Amino acid sequence: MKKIILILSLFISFNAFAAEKTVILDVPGMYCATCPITVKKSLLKVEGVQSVKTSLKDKTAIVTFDDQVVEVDDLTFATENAGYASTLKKIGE
Ligand SMILES: [Cu+2]
Repeated sequence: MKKIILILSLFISFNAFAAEKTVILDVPGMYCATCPITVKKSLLKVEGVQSVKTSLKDKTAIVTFDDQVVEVDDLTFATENAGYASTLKKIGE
């Protein structure tokens, strides 16, 4: 029983410190109003992604995610799969 409580408390504290990270992706292939929607949808499908803000004007996607679960490579892979190649532009905090 003690062991279970210990594991449980470890798990809870691990979650509390799960790192949230924000990156800006360059998505140069977006050209019309529906492109950012497609890109956003593809990113939101990735497990660990918390929020996505796309901009057609800037041709960027600002993605907030849990970096314990997902990596930047997974994000660029997701947009590429949707037909939009992307590259890492900037790492936020
Ligand atoms: Cu489009």
